[in-house]
Amino acid sequence: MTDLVRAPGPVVMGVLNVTPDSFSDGGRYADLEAAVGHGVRLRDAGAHLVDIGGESTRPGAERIDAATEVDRVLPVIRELTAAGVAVSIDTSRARVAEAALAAGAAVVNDVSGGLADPDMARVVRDAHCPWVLMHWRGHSRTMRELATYTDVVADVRAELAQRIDAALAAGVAADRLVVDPGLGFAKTAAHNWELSARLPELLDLGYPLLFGASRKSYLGGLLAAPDGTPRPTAEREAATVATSVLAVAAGAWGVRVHDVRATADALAVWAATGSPRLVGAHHDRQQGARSHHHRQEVQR
Ligand code: PMM
Repeated sequence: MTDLVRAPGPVVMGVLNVTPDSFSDGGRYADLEAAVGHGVRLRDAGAHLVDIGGESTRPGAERIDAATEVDRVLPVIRELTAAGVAVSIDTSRARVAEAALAAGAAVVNDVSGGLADPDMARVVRDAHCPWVLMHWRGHSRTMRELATYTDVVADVRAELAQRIDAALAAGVAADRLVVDPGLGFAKTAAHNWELSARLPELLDLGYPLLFGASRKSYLGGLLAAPDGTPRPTAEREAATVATSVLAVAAGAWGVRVHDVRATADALAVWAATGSPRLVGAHHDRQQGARSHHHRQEVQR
């Protein structure tokens, strides 16, 4: 799976939320067979990874306990990995990640970037698995109040750099790390657009970047009806596809989406037209920027 991190991309991560209250597919995949069937379909539609989450991270959501989270995700992970599907575990709890890795998950997708659980770095280091470090400032219940920035892109970049440094200091190898701006997490719609527009500044960290805009509410706001009613979740797909292509063209390594087929088709068009990345070659920049980041570290 480390090869996946080194891959030039684009990598498509399909979302499989096994929560009763997730805003996009909540409740529908509560049943194990339905969840597994959906995961297999995501893979067949072109997902390189199926991202399994047992805890809703929707703004305002209350937390569930770790045992409930494990109970929700583990059977799905076991069945999907047995079916040959590559799985990532979407959790910010070390205990859940450890159980998921033991059950066959290959990647840890941590929306807290290692901040929520001090033990996560050890689990990832010992498993030698890829670790997605998302930008995060606090749990869902409080995150709306945390959306204050001087310059959102500079602040997110600096806070991600801190998470990278903490991961490296804990002994996690640099080639296991992927960063993610965390769209919608302690961010207003304006913050999300600013981050999307200035992706190269985040790519300058020198790590592969995952972009997760799929069906998020800022797209619903953009496409709102004349009376201001946001576009419903299920009708944000064309906008999601557009964000995927634009992010990949700007240099993102991967995208996290609900409708894998739509995004995979669009990215196939992007690849077939021979479209160059809008900003440099991924790997050159990655190598150059990684040493740049380290130079900064030495000067600090
Ligand atoms: N968004 C959600 C959950 N997990 N993980 C990463 N790495 N990046 C994201 O943007 C992200 C995530 C929330 O969306 P969902 O409820 O539709 O899964």
